[in-house]
Amino acid sequence: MRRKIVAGNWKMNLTFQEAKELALRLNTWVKANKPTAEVIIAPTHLYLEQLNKDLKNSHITVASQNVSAMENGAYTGDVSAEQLLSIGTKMSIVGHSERRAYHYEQDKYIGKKITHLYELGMSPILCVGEKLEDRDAGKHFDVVQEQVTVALERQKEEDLKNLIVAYEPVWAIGTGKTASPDQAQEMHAFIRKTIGAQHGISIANSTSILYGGSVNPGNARDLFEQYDIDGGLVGGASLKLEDFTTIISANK
Ligand code: G2H
Repeated sequence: MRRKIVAGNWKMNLTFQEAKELALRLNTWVKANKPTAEVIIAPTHLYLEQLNKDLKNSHITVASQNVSAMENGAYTGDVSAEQLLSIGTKMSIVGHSERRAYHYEQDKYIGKKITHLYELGMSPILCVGEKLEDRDAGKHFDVVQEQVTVALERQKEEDLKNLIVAYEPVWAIGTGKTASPDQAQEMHAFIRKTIGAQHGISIANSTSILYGGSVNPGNARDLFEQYDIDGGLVGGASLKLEDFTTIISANK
């Protein structure tokens, strides 16, 4: 079964007070409206412990935006999967294009992060997506295929049930440009096919593939109506309660 999901990636935004307030207001809305889609929020590491407590018995999952590829040790500034789990965090985004661009993260390294998460019974949201120059050169399928297969090649099949992948074309992130529903559907179907070829049809059919890149209340419904789009990974629009809840409601 493919889960319908809307995840908010808060990136490096919001003060602690603002984050707490947004999380609590979102929780009130989720309780009252019981959306079809699962709701995930990913605040900065600093706020995870408090938000895990505040949302403990809620229907909102609190995820990390990143996790170290290393186990505990001398890795200044890193946060390990074990540390995340010790404060109740069970999910992490990995391979976001901003990590790839500003911290030079590569597919094998991202795969290591996924392995550490699975070893502890946690789960990843694997982000993939091509740059504008890749698309202009007609290489977008090759680039995304490589990102998916390398990150997943060392994972055990039993761990990959209920995998979440986010397709985020880099040219659509924070730019206001969104992939058209057809462009997104085409790539989502390709990602599902790629996972099927590598890990089998049953894993491909239980993978939730989210679209990310300037999702907003105006374009969410058309995207979510596409057959292979199971939801969204939302950045800017997840910081405003009304916009985010409109997007969640659009994923039926
Ligand atoms: C893509 C997305 C969330 P935004 O990075 O991961 O951000 O919706 O602001 O483009």
